[in-house]
Amino acid sequence: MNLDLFPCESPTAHSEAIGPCAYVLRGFALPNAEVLVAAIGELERRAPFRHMTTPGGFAMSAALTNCGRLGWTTDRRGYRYTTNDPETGLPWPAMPEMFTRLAHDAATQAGFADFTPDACLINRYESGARMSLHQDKNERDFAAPIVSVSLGMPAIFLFGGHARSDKAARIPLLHGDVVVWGGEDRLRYHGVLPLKDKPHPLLGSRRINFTFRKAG
Ligand code: MD3
Ligand code: FE
Repeated sequence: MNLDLFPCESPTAHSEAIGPCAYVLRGFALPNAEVLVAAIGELERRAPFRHMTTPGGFAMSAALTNCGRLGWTTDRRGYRYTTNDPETGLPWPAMPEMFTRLAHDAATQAGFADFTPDACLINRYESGARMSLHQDKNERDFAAPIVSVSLGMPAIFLFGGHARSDKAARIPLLHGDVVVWGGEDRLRYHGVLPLKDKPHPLLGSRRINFTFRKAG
C-alpha cells in the first residue's frame, strides 16, 4: 500500500515532530496517570499480564495484556488479533471510556481527526526488558494512526526507517508522554532499548506502555 496517499495534517500546539507524521506530546497523559494505573489493576485481574511466545519460539521480555474488542497475541503459529484472550477463553476486557477518550484527544492534538481505537495493547516492562526492531502490520487499515502512552520508568524508544537496517533515532520517553504515529511513519521499524532500573514513584521498577490501534 502507498502510504503517501495519507498525508498528515498539521498538528496543533505542544507537539514535537519526530517524523513527517509522528509527534510526541510531552506529558499529555500526566493528568490521567493515576486513573490509568488504577484501571490496569482492574484489567489485569480479568486478563493477566503474560510473556507471550514469538513465532520463532522466544518468550517476549515484556509481558502484555489487552483491552478493547480486539487484542494482539502471538504464539508459535504467528501474530494476530483475537476477540478472546487465548489464556482464559474470555473476551478481552472492554476498553475503559477514559482510555478511548485519551487516545482520541491525543490523535486530534496531533492532527488525526476521528480516531476510534478498537484495540489497546498494554506492555509491561521490568528492568532489562526490551523490544527488538519490528513493524506493526497486523492491523487491517494502515490509514489510522497508532497512539502510545508511556507510564512509569523512562525508556529509550528506537525510531527506525522502512528497512530494518536503516539507522534508528533514539527518543527518550518519560512518564506521561504520548506519541502519535500515522501516515508515512505508520510502518516504520521501531523498538525499545533494554530498560535501566530507575524506579518510578507510581510504578516502581516498571514501565507500562499502552498502544491504541484501529485493528479491525
Ligand atoms: C512507531 N511498543 O507494542 S511504543 C508495540 O514502548 C510497540 O511498548 C513499544 O512497539 C513500547 O508494538 C513502542 C508504540 C509504537 C507502536 C506502533 C508504532 C510505536 C510505533 C508504529 C509505527 C511507528
Ligand atoms: Fe510496535
